[in-house]
Amino acid sequence: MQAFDYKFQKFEPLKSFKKAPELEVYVPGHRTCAGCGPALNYRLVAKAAGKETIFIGPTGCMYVANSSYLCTPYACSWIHAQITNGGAVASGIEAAFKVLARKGKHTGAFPNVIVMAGDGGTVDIGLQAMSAMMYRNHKVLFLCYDNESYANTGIQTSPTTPYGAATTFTPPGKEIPEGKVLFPKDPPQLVIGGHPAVKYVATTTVAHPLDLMNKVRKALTYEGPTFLHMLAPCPKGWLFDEKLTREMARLAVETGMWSMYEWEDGVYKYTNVPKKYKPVSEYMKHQGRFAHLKPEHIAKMQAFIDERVKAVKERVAIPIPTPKQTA
Ligand SMILES: Cc1ncc(C[n+]2csc(CCOP(=O)(O)OP(=O)(O)O)c2C)c(N)n1
Ligand code: SF4
Ligand SMILES: [Mg+2]
Repeated sequence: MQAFDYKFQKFEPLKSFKKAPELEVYVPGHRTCAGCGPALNYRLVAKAAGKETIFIGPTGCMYVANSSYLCTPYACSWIHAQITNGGAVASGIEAAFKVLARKGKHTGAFPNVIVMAGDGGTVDIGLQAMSAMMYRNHKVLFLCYDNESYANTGIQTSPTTPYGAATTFTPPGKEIPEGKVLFPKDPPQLVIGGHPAVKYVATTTVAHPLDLMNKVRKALTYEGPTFLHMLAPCPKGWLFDEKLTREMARLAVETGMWSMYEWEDGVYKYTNVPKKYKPVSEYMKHQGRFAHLKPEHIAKMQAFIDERVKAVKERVAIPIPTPKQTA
């Protein structure tokens, strides 16, 4: 039987940043903080995907700070989902468009369906709906903009908050001097490890705009579920100078705090691997959330990162849980 032609959109990789589409789909008119990494992330993703896109926005900064009454920055279709159910809302939209297309009631290009979820809306409160969407093989790009906290409700710890970070729920004190004691979950590995329908997973940051846009475009060409994990520094939560947003993301890669890779049909391809990694302290020293840490805590973080870097250098899967994790 011949497969039905849903008229999925096709995307070529961009050869240079100059070749990026001029059209802005995430436009000015929002209330995010100055230097907001997730807002920059949204702008780049929307630019890469274009106007024929439906964004699903689970509750978080990118919903609340972006949408005030009668004013949003989205110049395309956008729907708010509960923080718990981005994957479910996206599944329904994708399935409905498929039915409409098969009945001849939607004859145009198939819209890109993209969930733009925070770390909480991805690997914590939103995990079950995302996982179910991926399991059922919906053609949806699920994207985690990772600002490493529940930022919108006051910078509370999330499963991707790094070890040692101070948040409103992990304040450093006499009993627990390092603040957060747990090491983070690994979102891409969670997706890769448990979802046979997923064929493409990648990581990137807002400091690598061409890489970011090309990974979005590649993910959108797949006919099933895909996942992107994007580092989006948050000056308010991480307590750094707002003009350093991209610098923070760049330093994350240069110190090994963040790894850039693609996982395509079971094969890892690492990119932007530094010839010589900088110490993690180079990254941490700019951020007030780590200001209370003592040398032994920074050494513990360095040991954690050394394990990850070893895997990157050997071009194998990043180990979870890392053997050094004791918390
Ligand atoms: C079921 C439920 N629990 C809690 C909340 C409160 N809440 C709104 S936004 C938010 C933080 C979301 O964090 P994240 O997904 O990481 O996005 P960010 O705010 O960091 O952009 C929380 C806890 C909610 N809206 N719904
Ligand atoms: S708290 Fe962080 S993520 Fe939220 S709007 Fe401000 S900078 Fe952006
Ligand atoms: Mg968050």
